[in-house]
Amino acid sequence: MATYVVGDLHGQSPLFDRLLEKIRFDPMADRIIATGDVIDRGSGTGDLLTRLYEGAKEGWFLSVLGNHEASFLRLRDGDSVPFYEDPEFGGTRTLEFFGRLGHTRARAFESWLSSWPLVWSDANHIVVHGGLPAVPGTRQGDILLCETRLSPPGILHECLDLRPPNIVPSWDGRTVVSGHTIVRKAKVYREGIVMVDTGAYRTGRLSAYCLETGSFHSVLGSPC
Ligand SMILES: [Mn+2]
Repeated sequence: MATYVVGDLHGQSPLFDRLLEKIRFDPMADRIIATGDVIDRGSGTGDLLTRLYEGAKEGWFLSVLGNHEASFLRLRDGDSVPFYEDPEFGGTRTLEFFGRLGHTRARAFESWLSSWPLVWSDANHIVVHGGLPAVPGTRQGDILLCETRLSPPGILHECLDLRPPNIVPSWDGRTVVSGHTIVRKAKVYREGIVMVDTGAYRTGRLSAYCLETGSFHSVLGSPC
């Protein structure tokens, strides 16, 4: 069994296929954890969401929340999110896809997106979209304080938008694996922090990190 943390997908369905092929992904044994920002920008957003929705039901896919999903959910909740449809942000693709869905299916997809957690963790890793917030004055062992800092307030949480140099290693020695900030190559950014977002939607490079082996995998193709 292998667990691959894949960087920001942004609708790059063909590149995702290429990555699955490269790692010889077996949905019966392996799993994919996305760093969030699965939606928007790419023309494959609808196709990708549809497949990953099934993948989540089948148990081989999950994602932490990205700032793009958080913005989409706020918009659907009736908040004003004026930047969402800016070409720079790329939300039009997602709105078009939801516009084609029937009411029931659209609600099901929204409900699924809103179930994505801010962080996913196991004994040795913490996956988060942007980064873990620093907790001033925190010592190793003040786990309760740190956990409390990560819980509320949901989709406006700072961990969705943190970028280097404002990201910190975990308070308890677990490796933090994050997306959101584009790096040329997926890598250990510094001790205890792995960054996997290689900007697939504009560079054509999609990358993943295997939690069990600590190996990096990437594919290169044309972004859609
Ligand atoms: Mn992001």
